[in-house]
Amino acid sequence: MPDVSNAFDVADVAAAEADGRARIDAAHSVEALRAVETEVVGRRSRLAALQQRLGGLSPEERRSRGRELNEARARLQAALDVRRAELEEAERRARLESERLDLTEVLPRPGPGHLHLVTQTQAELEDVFVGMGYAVAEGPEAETDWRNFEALNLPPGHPARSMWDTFYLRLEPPGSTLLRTHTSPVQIRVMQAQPPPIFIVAPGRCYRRETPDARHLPVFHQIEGLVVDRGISFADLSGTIEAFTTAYFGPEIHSRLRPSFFPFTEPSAEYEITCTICKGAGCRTCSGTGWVELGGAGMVDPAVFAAVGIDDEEWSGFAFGFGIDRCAQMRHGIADMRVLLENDIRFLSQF
Ligand code: FA5
Repeated sequence: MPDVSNAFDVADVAAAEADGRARIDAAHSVEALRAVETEVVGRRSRLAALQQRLGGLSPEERRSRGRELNEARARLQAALDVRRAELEEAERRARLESERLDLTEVLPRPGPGHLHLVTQTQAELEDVFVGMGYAVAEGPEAETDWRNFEALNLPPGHPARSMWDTFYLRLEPPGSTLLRTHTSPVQIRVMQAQPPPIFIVAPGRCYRRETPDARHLPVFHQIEGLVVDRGISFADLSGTIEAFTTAYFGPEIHSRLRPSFFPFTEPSAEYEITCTICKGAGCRTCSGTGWVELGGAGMVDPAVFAAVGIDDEEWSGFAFGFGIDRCAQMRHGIADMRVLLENDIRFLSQF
């Protein structure tokens, strides 16, 4: 006997379907729709409850109600799929909108950069010497021990090597390749590559195991000068340095050559100018002396000519090596050289 209390008709199916549609339409996110799906077509849905009551119907009614339930479930499932697609699209659009870059927004541009003070100084020094008839030569920063020391009359174990202690590269044989301590090895390269007469300057970076202080950096720059010709004398060296000082620092800056020693020049001199920070009175920058050493110079030692096969009976020459950072420091009154490496825009933008 069919259970009459459990009977239901097509209106009940339609009401369950209408309720499901209302819930689907009310869902406003993919997340909410997921919950609605369980309520509308899941095991605890109104359709599922009606399904369970099919057993109480007559076989004829069971067939038609069963078909109506299946059709209602299929329509609700289709409605869920359509709604999910709509909501996913809306959420994707909202996400894109929130992540969109406004390419029309006007932001302040970073100011145009300029060359670092040391690079500017190098170019100015080159210009001074090119104006005096010199050519510009170059050499590598990783140099052989032979060119950095030996060919410059500094054989292994020479005590002056310790002044120029540097960083060695792990290349065979050990100790054969180093970061050059001065630009003087470019003298050797040039003399190996061309016969005299030679008039060159060679600017570049140098390295030393040095603790940074007001006048020293472990990485700094030098400009080397080399002249080899017939009849070159110390007077030519002295006159060249004088002409350079006036051209670069102006006539009010005084310079002096002090006797010194370099294994690759004989005689040798140290080139100093009045300290521009204290105007000669003595300060921390010049260690209280009133003078700042800009470089070394001297007449090319016959041992150097011998190393590169130049006949010192026929040719003579002079060489010098100035610190570019030191020149910039003195020209612009920079009390402590370390600011050149700190990259503080407030300092750099002044030049
Ligand atoms: C030399 O390097 C010699 N090669 C110079 C030379 C060349 C002499 C040719 C004779 C003939 P010295 O170590 O004194 O010499 O260095 C020369 C200049 O380089 C110094 O006067 C200074 O201006 C600069 N300099 C040297 N070491 C440093 C450093 N650690 N930081 C900044 N500048 C330096």
